Amino acid sequence: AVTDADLDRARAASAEAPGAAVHATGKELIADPDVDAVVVTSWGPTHEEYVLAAVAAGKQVFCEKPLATTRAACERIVDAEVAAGRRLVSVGFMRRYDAQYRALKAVVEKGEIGAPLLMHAAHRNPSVPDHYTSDMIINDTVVHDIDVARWMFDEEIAAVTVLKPRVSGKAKAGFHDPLLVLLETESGVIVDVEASVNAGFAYDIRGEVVCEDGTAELSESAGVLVKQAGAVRSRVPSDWRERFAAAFDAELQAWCDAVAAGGTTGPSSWDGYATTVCCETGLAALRSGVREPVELRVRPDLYRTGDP
Ligand code: ISE
Repeated sequence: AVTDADLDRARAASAEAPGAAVHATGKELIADPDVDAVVVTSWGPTHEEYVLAAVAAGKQVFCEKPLATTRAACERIVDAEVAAGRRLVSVGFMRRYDAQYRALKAVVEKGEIGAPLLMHAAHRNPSVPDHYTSDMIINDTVVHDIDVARWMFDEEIAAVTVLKPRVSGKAKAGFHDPLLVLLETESGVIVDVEASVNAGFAYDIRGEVVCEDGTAELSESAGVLVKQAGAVRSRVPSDWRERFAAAFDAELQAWCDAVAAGGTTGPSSWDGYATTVCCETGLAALRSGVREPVELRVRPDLYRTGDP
């Protein structure tokens, strides 16, 4: 079954899945007894309503990031899931399913290169759509790096500082672009994220973890490296679809498999909540110019273990 704010698009999508019902609203779709589980990919401010409706109906729900756009909305989802007494919500932080990020985490976790000290990350977008606002550099772009940092080191972010380098001549009016976002984990690992959203040249995603006995980094090229006439060339992806298409597929397939088997998998409501709180803290740090502590509520027992 499918629905969309624009019903013509919903009808077009259902044509690709013959037999799929088209519903007038998300709530109607969630209530449909033929619907076993729900995927929410509407825009952020509508997520809370649909996720809460799915939880109330006792249906598994996969929600694109962010889980919800405010701390309070995420708390309402966490509370509803805790009251339901089982994990029903999975949040779409797809970088956790990217082969390169997984390989990087595996090296760090094995401890072969010692304890982690720092991570250097870059998140460079060639451009962003017209509806993209300046807060979205943190809420919509750095949000991925925040999730990666929490997942990579398996601990919460304790504080956020945002530095503002010289503004790029390519930046949209009113944007601090690029930004340098410093995340401090509870144990003191520092993650620096260079974020730019009008870099022009390509979609360039970088990550290097510095440990006591060595470093590990995402490979510069997923494709072939050509050496010719004294120079090296390879491809840099043109956008996030090219860079992460396989991760999106792997993420959704893993969720479908887990749901078909009667459970769920992937980032939880707690991950969605903690990341939204870090984004709010990041925006506060952007405005204040100083280090801002991240204040999280007590983690409910439902989220004490990792992947269910
Ligand atoms: C964008 O806003 C997204 O949500 C994409 O998932 C991400 O890859 C991109 O870099 C962000 O800016």
